[in-house]
Amino acid sequence: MEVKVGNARIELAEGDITSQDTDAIVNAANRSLLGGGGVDGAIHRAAGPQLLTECRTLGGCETGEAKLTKGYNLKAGHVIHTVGPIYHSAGKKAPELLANCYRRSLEVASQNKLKSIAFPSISTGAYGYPLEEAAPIALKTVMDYLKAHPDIQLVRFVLFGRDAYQAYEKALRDLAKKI
Ligand code: AR6
Repeated sequence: MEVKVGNARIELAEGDITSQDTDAIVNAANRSLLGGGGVDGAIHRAAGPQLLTECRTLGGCETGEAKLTKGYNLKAGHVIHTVGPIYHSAGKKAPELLANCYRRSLEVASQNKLKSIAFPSISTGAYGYPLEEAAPIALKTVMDYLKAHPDIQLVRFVLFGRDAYQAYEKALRDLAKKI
């Protein structure tokens, strides 16, 4: 599924984020930025050990913040590492922290003249954020950013599995009606 927002596009795809050829892919990391399981593990495996070497120089990352590295062996030239909220620990702050991840990642992309970005579904794996709650927050935050920042041309959500794809598809249909 695809939706136009001004001159930009939001695309939904089912698949593996490590094979994307966008200018940057976003990593759902933890605050250490030293690797982990899920999408983080997959990105480090595909990028190669130099990614961890660069991550060690970054001094970690706060929840809702984002930091840039190179992509090394990935097709994407860069990785934007962000740290989503842990759903059950974040409590009432969870939606705002999740929105911050998407907005800060896009700001980092803009600052570095990156025009196409692929996101995974941040926090909806090990961090336990329900897909149905996370999807509208992710999409609305990206849509609002694209309306205000025409420098970004493409945001692709790369969803792992049918359930994730369908949750995002439903949320995007609901939002697109309101454009
Ligand atoms: N491509 C796209 N999406 C993926 C991939 C992939 N290759 N692999 C998994 N997903 P998670 P979180 C989906 O757990 O919830 C790590 O250990 C997955 O199905 O990767 O933000 C970090 O180091 C789910 O929908 O990230 C942190 O400690 C989504 O990506 C912690 O997990 C996010 O799941 C972060 O937890």
